[in-house]
Amino acid sequence: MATTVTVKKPVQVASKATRLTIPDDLCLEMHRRMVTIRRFEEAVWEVYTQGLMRGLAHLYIGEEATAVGVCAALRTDDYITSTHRGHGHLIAKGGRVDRMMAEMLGKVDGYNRGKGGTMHIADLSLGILGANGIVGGGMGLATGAALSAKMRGTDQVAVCFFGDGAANQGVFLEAANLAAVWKLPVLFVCENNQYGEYTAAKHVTAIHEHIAERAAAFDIPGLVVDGNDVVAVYEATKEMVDRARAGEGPSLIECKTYRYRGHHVGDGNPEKTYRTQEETDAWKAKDPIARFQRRLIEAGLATEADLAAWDGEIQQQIQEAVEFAKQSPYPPASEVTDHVYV
Ligand SMILES: Cc1ncc(C[n+]2csc(CCOP(=O)(O)OP(=O)(O)O)c2C)c(N)n1
Ligand SMILES: [Mg+2]
Repeated sequence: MATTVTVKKPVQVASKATRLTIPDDLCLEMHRRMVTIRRFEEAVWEVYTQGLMRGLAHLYIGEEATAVGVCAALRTDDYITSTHRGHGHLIAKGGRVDRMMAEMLGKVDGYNRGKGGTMHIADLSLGILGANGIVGGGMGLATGAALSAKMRGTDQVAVCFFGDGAANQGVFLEAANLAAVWKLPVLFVCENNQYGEYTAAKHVTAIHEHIAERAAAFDIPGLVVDGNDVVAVYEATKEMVDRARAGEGPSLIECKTYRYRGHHVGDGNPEKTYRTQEETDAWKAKDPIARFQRRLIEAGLATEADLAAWDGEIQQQIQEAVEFAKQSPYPPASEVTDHVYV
């Protein structure tokens, strides 16, 4: 007679307290990084629409709390793998906005000497193993980095950022399975922004209410987090990082979030095509930056005037990054076959 298997439900995580229980300087740094991501992405839109940038860019606006909450729980020598929507991850892990912007414009001072563009930025000194144009491409890389940390006997961890769409790539099964069997220090962080390109997850994903339910198949912890609450993301990640460092193996954290802009800069008006204005407005009402700013004010860590001043400083820094990028030269034609596979 057949038996029915009971599937373990993922744990739903909320921020533990309405009071901010994490150190003040960490709160302010998380805020600074979230605002930096938003202003950087707005500047990418500007340079793109001015015709200064070739190709496309996938903007992270609306999802800032996920990258920042996760990376705030990591050390510099921990690893991350990123995605095609990677600018937020890079800034959250400490990437330099001037070199990133130069890379967007294809200039020689960019992270890849202008040859990689938006989807291939890496900085090994910060543990950033690379953005990735291949959906799901980071899963094997992060798992391999975690295996390397374990074999070298360090306590480094690796985080794999991936989307709800990437969760349906076959490599997820392979990577999560081996990570679980070998108890590797890797965190699979699913950024569930509800869409893969122009298709809602519910149309293409069998169990779509919580992708974290898949953790049960590997007997690893599965957590569902409000990805627009930077404190909740930080707390959930910290717990899973501590566990991974202690040799207890991988986990799957699903952050529920939303991208405000289209799939990429060429997808200008999603509300007229594949999603509704009501849905977008409902997510904007849960804006990760505005929410955290209210908490900073309530906690006495910032005033409205402070927030405005910090925003001005960040906008200035981003403008300087754009100027740096514009003034940087293109790589010389003589190195067209250097640093690339030919
Ligand atoms: C292997 C592979 N298949 C398809 C694509 C085309 N593609 C680029 S982004 C994307 C959607 C990814 O959705 P998701 O993983 O949810 O990430 P999001 O864009 O929502 O951040 C697709 C299908 C690709 N780049 N790589
Ligand atoms: Mg998605």
